[in-house]
Parts: sequence; C-alpha cells; structure tokens
Amino acid sequence: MNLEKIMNDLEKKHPGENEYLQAVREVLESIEEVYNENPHFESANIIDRLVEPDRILTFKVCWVDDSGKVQVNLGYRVQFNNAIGPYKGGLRFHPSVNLSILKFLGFEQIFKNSLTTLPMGGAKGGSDFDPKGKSNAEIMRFCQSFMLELWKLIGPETDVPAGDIGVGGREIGFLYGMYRKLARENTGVLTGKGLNWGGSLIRPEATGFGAVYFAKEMLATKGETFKGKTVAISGFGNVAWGATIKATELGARVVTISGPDGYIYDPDGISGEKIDYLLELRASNQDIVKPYSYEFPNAQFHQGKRPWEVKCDIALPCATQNELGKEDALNLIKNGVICVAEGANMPSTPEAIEQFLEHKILFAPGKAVNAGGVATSGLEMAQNAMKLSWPIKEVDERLHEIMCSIHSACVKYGKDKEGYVNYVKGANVAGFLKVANAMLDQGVI
Ligand code: NDP
Ligand code: 2IT
Repeated sequence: MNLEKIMNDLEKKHPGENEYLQAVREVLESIEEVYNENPHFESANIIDRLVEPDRILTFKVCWVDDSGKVQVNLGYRVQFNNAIGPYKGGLRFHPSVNLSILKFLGFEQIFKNSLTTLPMGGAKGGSDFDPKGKSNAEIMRFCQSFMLELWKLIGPETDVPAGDIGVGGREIGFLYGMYRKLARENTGVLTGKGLNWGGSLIRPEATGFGAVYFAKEMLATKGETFKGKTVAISGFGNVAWGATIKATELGARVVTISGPDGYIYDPDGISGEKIDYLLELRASNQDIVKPYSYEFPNAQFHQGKRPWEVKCDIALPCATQNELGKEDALNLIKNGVICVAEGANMPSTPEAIEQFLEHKILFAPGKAVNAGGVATSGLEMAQNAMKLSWPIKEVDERLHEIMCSIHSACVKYGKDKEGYVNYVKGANVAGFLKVANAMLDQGVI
C-alpha cells in the first residue's frame, strides 16, 4: 500500500474535507501491515472501493418557523458501504454539519458496525439545522420536511437511520411519523424509536452503557475496576448521560460534564437528582451546563475550557470530534489518567492519540467504545423483524456480550510483543477484515 500516494490523491479529489481525510488516514495506517500481507486485497483494489461512499444524497429542506418565515437548510445521507448488511448509521442535526463530517462519520461507521458482530453496513446523514432554541413545532416541521426527501432512499432492508448529535427520541418520532405516512407501512425503518411503537428497551442508554462496559474490560486487563475511580466526562448528551449513570453505578465518581461554552466541575460527583435536573434542562433545547453551577453551588463552571485539565483516573470524551488535543492529552497523562475511552466519534486528534499510545495509556477509539449504540440498534432491528420485544435483561446482556466480544477482537489484532494493546489498530484491523472479505466474496459490483 502506498499510503502517502493514496492520501495525496484523496486530498486532491476532496480538498478541505479534513475530518474525512483524518478518519481515512487513521484506518489506512492501522491496516497497512495486514493489507500488504494479503495481496488479494490489492488485486481487488479494496482500498479505492472502501474510501469512497457508494452514493451521497444531498437535498434542500424548506420549513416555516414560528414567526412565519421560510427557512432553508441542507440535508444529506451518505451511504458508504453495504457489503455486510443494510446501510446503518445515525442522523446529526448541528450547524457544523457538512459533507466532510458526514463522510468521516459514515466511513467510521463501516468498521464500527462490522465490529458489532451484527449484519449492518455503514452510513450517516443529517443537516446543518440547529435544534438549539427551536420550539417543538419547529422541530416537527423541520423533521417532516427532511423526511419528505429522505424516505425515497431508506427502508428496513436498505438503509436504517437513527439518532446522533441533535437527534434523539423526539426527532426520531417526528421522522418516523412522516415516513409511515409517505411509505404507508409500519416497519423498523429507523432505530431509537419510542417503546410504544417498535423501540427497544435500553437503546437510549446503550451507547453510554456500552462505553462503560468496554472501559471496564480495558481496566480489567490491568487488574483495575471503576470502583472508587474519578471520571472526567465531556458533553452532556445522550452518550454522556448513559456513561455517567453506568460509571456511577459501578462505584466511580463522575466529576465533569461539558457543553460548547465550557465545563462543570462538581467534586461531589454528578449523580441521582443532578442527572434528573440536567435532563430537564436538556429537554428545554437550551445551553445546559452553566445553570448547573447555580443549582448546585459546590460545582464550578469553567467558561471556554475543556474538562481535560481536571485530575482524573478515567477520561470519557463523549461530546464531539477533535475535542481533545495534544495539550489535553499531556495534561491528562501528567495528572495520572490510566484509561481513556472514546464515547464520541473521533474526539481525540491524531496528535493526542500519539501521546496516549507513546505513554502506553489504556486508550480505545470511538468505533470500538461507542459501538454499543448501533449494536443495540441492530438488536432493535432484530426485534422489529420478529415483531416482538425483548425484556431489559435480555437486551442488556446481549449488549454486554457484544462489548466483550469487541474488546476481545481488539486484543486479538492489537496486542504487541510487549503485551500492550493498541486498541486503535485492533479495532481497525478487525473491522476491516470482515468487510474486505465480504467484498471479495461478492465480486466487483
Ligand atoms: P447529543 O446531541 O445528545 O449531545 C451532544 C453533546 O455534545 C451535548 O452535550 C452538546 O452540548 C455537546 N456538544 C455538541 N457540539 C459540541 C462542540 N462543538 N463542543 C463541545 N460540546 C459539544 O449527542 P450524542 O450524545 O448522541 O452524541 C455525542 C457523540 O457521541 C457524537 O460524537 C456522536 O457522533 C457520538 N455517538 C452517538 C451515539 C448515539 O447513539 N447517540 C452512538 C455512537 C456515537 P450542547 O447540547 O450544549 O450543545
Ligand atoms: O455513531 C453512531 O454509531 C450512532 N450515532 C448510532 C447509529 C445507529 O444506527 O444507532
């Protein structure tokens, strides 16, 4: 594999798509060795076929706001690869959304979904719509208009979207309602549905729970547990919420959460009624973290800062891409961090990852750590196909098993001669091999 030539060609073809190029480089660096050892990958030109999405749908979303003004946003769906199952991946509504971000997320999703052991291909979609400050009625009208275009491309055996940043249970409800009306069918076309209309128990918690189950396995390789540990978490969305609950349940103290404007440090730990309070604030569509420090006076708000300056044993970045840079990594290491597990997608920059690996910190990438979300989406699809619902215990046990199996796959392909597990390499190689072999089996299409 001529990595630099591949990257140069991609940069020329897709100038400025920095997140996408970053995600591709990371995967190619990891798989270079296994790719070169298996010449049949090169003769089938697997790399060129993997790095470009199968197709991208771009569309305009027009909707009317509460003042009667017509608003226009952009909508996208990137269908990346469906060699091992229907396209599967979330929808992100955030003003920063562009093609580069959705291509990076769709590309990552291929390998993540492959790791889950379930038959799901990779996709991602979304819009530059900003849900912040919008009324429920505005969100409904936007979702309906968005689905008016998207429904033609998706289906329970074709492409199954779900939530991501800015898309939770409420948005999935509005999207599903419109799909059902247009397609005239009730099928498992979206995951993250409400429990009364085809959703799965544990799906809302699954990404955060799964991340903590994965981190628990990482800690166990060093004879450590969550008990008594101090945990720094960023974000306070769906993923951070589930991770906070599960880490607390396992005996840890979560001391930070964050938003785009800064972070909260709460030395007493964020649990119980404090989580309920944050959920209330989140449901109001407003910035959430600052008011926390008025409600709970022991907590401090650090404007414009990231939580990585706090002393902690475990760090779980759960907000967004590239939110943890080299200086943050060095701070965490200086303060004695033992484990960094990515709840978000690509939250650490390549320079930060380099530091974690160099210092032999337990570090695992989002595509392994946060795969519990999409894995439970896969379990929701299975329940929908059987037209029944499993009890909490069954879904949670399956999620736990899947996270343990992803951990084993990372160890299998990522352990070096000295016994250090490079989870980045392990996850990328394990995810890649399954998809690449499926592509070889199915011929050039
Ligand atoms: P949510 O919209 O529920 O929450 C996002 C959180 O991140 C919010 O606390 C938000 O703060 C914060 N945030 C958003 N943008 C920024 C930014 N630019 N800087 C700092 N903080 C920011 O999203 P999710 O919890 O669903 O997603 C979080 C991450 O996890 C994303 O990387 C997503 O791709 C990934 N993920 C999500 C899965 C899921 O099932 N939902 C599954 C796997 C991965 P505020 O609300 O104040 O803007
Ligand atoms: O990044 C992700 O894996 C998600 N946002 C969840 C995707 C899904 O289809 O459940």
